[in-house]
Amino acid sequence: MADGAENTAGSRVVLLGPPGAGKGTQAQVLCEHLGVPAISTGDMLREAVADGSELGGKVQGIMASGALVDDATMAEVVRERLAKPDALKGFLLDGYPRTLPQAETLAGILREAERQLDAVLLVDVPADELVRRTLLRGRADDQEDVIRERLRVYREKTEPLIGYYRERGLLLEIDGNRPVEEVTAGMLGLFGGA
Ligand code: B4P
Repeated sequence: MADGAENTAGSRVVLLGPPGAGKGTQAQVLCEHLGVPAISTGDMLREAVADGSELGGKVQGIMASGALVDDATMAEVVRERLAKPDALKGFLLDGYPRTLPQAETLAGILREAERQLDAVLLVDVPADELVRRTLLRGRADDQEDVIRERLRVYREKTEPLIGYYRERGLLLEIDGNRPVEEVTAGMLGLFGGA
């Protein structure tokens, strides 16, 4: 893993995987291990909806339907967040990028800052288990038809990122179809902290 001298290895990491794979669950532990903030675009958008901000008003219906918020809006959200002081030393991105244009946007933001990604962790889980977990979670967008739509969108728009990051030598794969602690241990092992 290559990076600037003042940064620890693995400090700019993306969590990739289908909805309900457990990205958010794992991010909470992994960010402490890496000493960087966990940045969840899903959480940021849900906060915007809860606050009744202009952004929240724009994205509420989109999220409820299982569709993706447009790339230009997400670029603004992420650019602003990554410019905050706590993200300068690194970050764990959970839920961004989700499309090839978003991956290019992230690469551009990092290039401007003379930084680069260290790793992309793919958390993989079979579709039936994803539906089971998300129904149990019971968030506003966790009805079965919406979950199926989010999975369809994932396959169409997000799965191409697997090849994109594999070609760039950044992809690390984790079997997410195991108890939470085992998935965590597998991830920490990749970063030398199991
Ligand atoms: P997100 O908030 O990113 O939601 P997610 O992918 O469904 O969840 P995650 O994989 O983090 O699963 P979790 O840990 O909660 O996105 C929501 C919406 O926001 C999107 O649909 C989209 O509209 C919008 N959005 C966000 N980012 C965007 C972007 N970049 N571009 C455009 N739109 C964007 O785990 C799920 C459940 O499983 C939990 O209940 C958990 O307890 C359980 N679980 C976790 N690990 C488990 C394990 N190992 N075993 C059993 N259960 C487990």
